[in-house]
Amino acid sequence: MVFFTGAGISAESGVPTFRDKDGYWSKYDPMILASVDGFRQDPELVWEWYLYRREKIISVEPNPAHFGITRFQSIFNEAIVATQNVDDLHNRAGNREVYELHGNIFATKCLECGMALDMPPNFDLKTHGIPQCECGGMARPGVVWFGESLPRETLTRVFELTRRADVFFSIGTSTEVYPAAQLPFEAKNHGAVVIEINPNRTPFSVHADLVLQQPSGEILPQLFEELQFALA
Ligand code: BJW
Ligand code: ZN
Repeated sequence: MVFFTGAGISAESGVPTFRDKDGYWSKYDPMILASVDGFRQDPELVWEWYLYRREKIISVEPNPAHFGITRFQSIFNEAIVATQNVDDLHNRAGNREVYELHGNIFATKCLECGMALDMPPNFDLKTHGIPQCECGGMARPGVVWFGESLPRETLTRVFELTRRADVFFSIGTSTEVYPAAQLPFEAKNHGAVVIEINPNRTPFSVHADLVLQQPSGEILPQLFEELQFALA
């Protein structure tokens, strides 16, 4: 079983999505805030945005959808999470085997050599400026921006597990950003039953075996209750 998730699963925790009408990309330019070129142009601005988001995320909690996955995993040993989210909420909800396709917002790495930098989640940008790696490169958030490759081993493993899945949930993602958006198609092509959970339709909806057009924080706990009832 694969739980493939996007920003929508964290919406009910109070974390904004990207492409909804009140999402980040309705106010901010992704090519500045989520690309290496944008970061090189104005690293302070980009860091400000990520520090703001870190603070926001620390102040919220995982929601019933995240906890619903924990409950599924208590019954199914081979159930993994492949998330595009960087917010760490799957881990905080106690989900096991969480593959982070787009990195983690609380990680920091060097812009030049890629080395992981051990830094507190919040630093004072105004007084200390942007921290540097020992190679002299600037520190940057440990996330995957547009035009960058996804972590290779994670991506390979997730594609492997997706091809072997019997059941694949695609939850809270607009299914627009590749290569992650390929996963539900890959699952379908390799014989999985694919269930989409999203209040809105996506380019994948027509291919799904089942589309549940409801908020994931409502539907996942409900699905689990019904499953427990069926297994009892
Ligand atoms: C609910 C809900 C509720 C609301 N319950 N649901 C042209 C064609 C094809 C590909 C490309 C192209 N040009 C460039 C590309 C490649 C590009 C890409 O795919 N672009 C497309 C946008 C066209 N991809 C990349 O660049 C990737 N790298 C790559 O491909 O490398 C090789 C390459 C390089 C150069 C050229 C070509 C190939 C890297 C992608 C990195 C994405 N990074 C971000 C930012 C991460 C850091 C950060 O957080 O700041 O990742 S962008 C942003 O989008 C973030 C997300 O993980 C990602 C996906 O978004 P997600 O999760 O789906 O969120 P939304 O907001 O889109 O959707 C939310 C959904 O939730 C909605 O559907 C709601 O309805 C739903 N929802 N409430 C359930 N309660
Ligand atoms: Zn470095």
